Amino acid sequence: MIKKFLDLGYQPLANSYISKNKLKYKENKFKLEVGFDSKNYLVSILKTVSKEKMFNKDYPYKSSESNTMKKSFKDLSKKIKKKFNPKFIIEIGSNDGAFIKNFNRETVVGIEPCKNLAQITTKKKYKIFSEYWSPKLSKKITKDKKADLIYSANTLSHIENFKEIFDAVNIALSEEGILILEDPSLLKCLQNTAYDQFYCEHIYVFSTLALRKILKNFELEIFDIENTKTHGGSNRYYIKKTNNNFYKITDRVNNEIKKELQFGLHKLSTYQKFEKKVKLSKNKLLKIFTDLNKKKSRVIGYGATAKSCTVLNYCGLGKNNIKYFYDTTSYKINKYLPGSKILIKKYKKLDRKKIDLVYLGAWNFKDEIFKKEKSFIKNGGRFITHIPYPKII
Ligand code: JHZ
Repeated sequence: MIKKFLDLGYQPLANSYISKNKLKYKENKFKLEVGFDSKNYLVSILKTVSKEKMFNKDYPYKSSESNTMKKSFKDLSKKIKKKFNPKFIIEIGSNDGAFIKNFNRETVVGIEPCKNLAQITTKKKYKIFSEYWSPKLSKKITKDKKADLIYSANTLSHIENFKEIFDAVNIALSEEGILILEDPSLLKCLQNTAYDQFYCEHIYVFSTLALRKILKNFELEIFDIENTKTHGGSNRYYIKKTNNNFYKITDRVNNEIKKELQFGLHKLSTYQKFEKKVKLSKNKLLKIFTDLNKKKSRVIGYGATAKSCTVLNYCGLGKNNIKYFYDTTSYKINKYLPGSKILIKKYKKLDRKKIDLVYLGAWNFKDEIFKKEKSFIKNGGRFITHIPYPKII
């Protein structure tokens, strides 16, 4: 039984950036509510949008836009080669190839339904199937040889139907093979009051507790886990077929479960407390922006993220609060953020003569951004963040 605990209002599709000539049209909006299923500890949004509406040839997000992500994929690739030495790797949701480009073309295939992204990697001569991951596709790819490693980062949380994913994984994976999944951690999301992890694409935000239960239905189990810093705090799960006794379940898995139980991720009351914190966060952020408006501060945004869409629309922030956003993604430039309709400009180094404060839409890349904007900070420029609570830094 799923119990609703959070209502983030009516939201447009997070990655539907608007061209100038389309500004006059009414946007499609949907009710963004989040619930907790006490039976399997799963947290999910209550109303989903069809995958074709979200992941298509116009998908704007590219993993390679950040050095942090590129480094994270590179480091992981090195580790995978050293520890598992895989001969055949499948990546589900290969995006613009940020992960697979660290491997030989002969040893890896990518699955990427967004044609524009698939094309980027195909041009680099990698084998990409521009389709949704399914048992049918999995059979086709592994007809002659099974995969000894399947990797998927920030994709599982976007796919509604677990049966479709894990049946396909079981078909593709060799008996000794491993599956590595990486997704934002629910524990971190709650600790940081990062309610912006919820938007149309993020159908689920997983705890280890929930993922372990889901995997059991498909005779898969987590044998190791790493906490990573990406996307505001993620978990990297190492998963095997249950009857594969080669890998032993590490203490790290049991410790993570212990941490999650201590925090109360198995109890509805924990999520009800989170909802109260989200409301407080909204009020505090609005107060900051109202005060800045009174002072006539010049405020812009940095990183027109999918997450920003949730924050701006939930808090009712608009052009009168944030003049424009800077972003490095070519597809987003000169378009407008969904809902708030704030213009996105091509990124330029922050100029203290023109800007007083910057709202961190890409708060998950704070360290990378602060490094880049040293001189803005040195000259008295400041940032606004809502993570873990709204403040000026
Ligand atoms: P970033 C997307 O979410 C959507 P978003 C998706 N659903 C998901 O799960 C996660 O990614 C993984 C820009 N930027 O990664 C680039 C700069 O301009 O937080 C991006 O547009 N300058 C698939 O959109 C955005 O910020 C910079 O220096 O919430 C970052 O988006 C840096 C570092 C980034 O994901």
